[in-house]
Amino acid sequence: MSQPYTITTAISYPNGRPHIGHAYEVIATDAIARFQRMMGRDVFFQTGTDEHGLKMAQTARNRGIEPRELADEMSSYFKQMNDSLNISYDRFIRTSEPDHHRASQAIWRAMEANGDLYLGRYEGWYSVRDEAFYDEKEITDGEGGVKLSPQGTPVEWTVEESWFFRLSKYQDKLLNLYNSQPDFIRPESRRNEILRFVEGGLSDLSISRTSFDWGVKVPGADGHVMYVWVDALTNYITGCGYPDDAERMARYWAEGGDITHIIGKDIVRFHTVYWPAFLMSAKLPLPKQVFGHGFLLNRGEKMSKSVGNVADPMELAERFGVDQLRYFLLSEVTFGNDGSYSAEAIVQRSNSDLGNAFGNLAQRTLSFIAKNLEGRLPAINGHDAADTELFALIDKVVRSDMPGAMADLAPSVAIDAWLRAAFACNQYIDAQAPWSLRKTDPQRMETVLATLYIAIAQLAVAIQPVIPASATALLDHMGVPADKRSYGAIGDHWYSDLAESDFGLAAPKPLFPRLELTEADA
Ligand code: ME8
Repeated sequence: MSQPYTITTAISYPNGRPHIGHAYEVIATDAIARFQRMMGRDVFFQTGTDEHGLKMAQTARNRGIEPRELADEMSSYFKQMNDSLNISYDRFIRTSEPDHHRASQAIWRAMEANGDLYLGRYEGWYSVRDEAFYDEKEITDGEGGVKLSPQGTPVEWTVEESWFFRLSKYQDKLLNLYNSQPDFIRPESRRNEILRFVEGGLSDLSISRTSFDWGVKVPGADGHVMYVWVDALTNYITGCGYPDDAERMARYWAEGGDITHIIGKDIVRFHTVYWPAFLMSAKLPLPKQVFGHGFLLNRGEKMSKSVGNVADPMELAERFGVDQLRYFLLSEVTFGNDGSYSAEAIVQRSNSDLGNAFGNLAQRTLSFIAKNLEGRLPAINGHDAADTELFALIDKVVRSDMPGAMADLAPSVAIDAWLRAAFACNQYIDAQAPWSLRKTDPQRMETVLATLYIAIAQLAVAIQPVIPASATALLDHMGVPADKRSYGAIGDHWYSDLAESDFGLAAPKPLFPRLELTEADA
């Protein structure tokens, strides 16, 4: 059995409804999780909501409700979004769940047992929006005397009795980690940022609060709740069975385990400085990789509630289609860079790539088979050079380029390769012109159709992680059995085995109906 694979998204603050940035993160992570499952890996994929902290408490107070009510309401929208976007999570975790409180208290005790916690008094800058403490040297002056964090969010001076974590003790250990595991932080630009930050020296971290009580209780310290990031980061191991389920931990959170966190670029510091330090202190295994993806911008501009340009992913999915949205986000944005979305860009990409390049190809080929061969699979009557060339390309794309790119967390590179192969199929069909062969050389016509059938089905197999519902519908329609739908299954005999089963291939319904813009999109 191959090594298990653990992958997580960040857990979102349910202080409002999900936006397109949240959708982007789960879609990308879902594609990678689906890819790893297709490679035969035992995958654990977790996502969820981060429900404690001051931001949640304040939002609830402003609405005149309890934080728990706010969390229940908003968390359900996140879960719904995941379900409608076809996200194949294994667990949707809510940090208000009892097993998560147990895990957070257990990691706290383990850090305490290691001598890394002490009681003190915090005086410094805090940003509620980021739920983050900042050093004096990081603060700048904003308009009207407001002090700002490096993220541009307002900070307030906070004075409180607090537990501290000896983060300063971990500076060298963290630098060793980054040096010995250069891929621990990706992409490179984020790694450099963090290296500079840690090399600049680390202050101890305030990790409990006394001014409110919406959080995980600090064991043995009445009146203290944990700083929200301590419990938030712990969500990853709660889902892996910490602290009680040793067997599950050995499977999904083991020393040297294949564990990846997918998060946005704004929270890389928490995941690559605080989190590994907490884990080292608690003597727990570290993740293998933290990938900080870029931000999605609305037509190149930052989304903000006040500007009113925050896109609702559910509306986009309803209007353009779930797979169309998934395909757009994964193909348009190079993973790690920022990217822009707009209705025009979604429509354009969906129509050109999914509709014209791939959908029409499948439609033309399968309708032709249905009509001229009474739905039976075409026979192969010896290949010529054009067939062999197309097979070689499909084989390389499907068995090497795409899996290589997906394993490297580069979905847009995988999609580029896929699209190139679809273009090659279109050139092949035009050059071979099976419609002219019908009268002149029906045997050759069958070979051409068989070649196309194989190419299309294998491209559908390979694109499943990106557009699961459409790829599945096409494979169902083409009669490809479940055990032939993985990268590993593709190879010799793939078609000859298939051709032995009964077929009743009918003309398919269009997979990707043409999308239109409306005046409101201009
Ligand atoms: O940060 N484009 O929650 P969150 C792309 N609870 N990604 C974006 C984005 C955008 N415009 N805006 C936000 C939190 N994100 C914490 C995480 S993890 C232990 C705790 C990403 O709801 C963001 O970078 O503010 C993060 O990875 C995720 O959405 C949730 O953000």
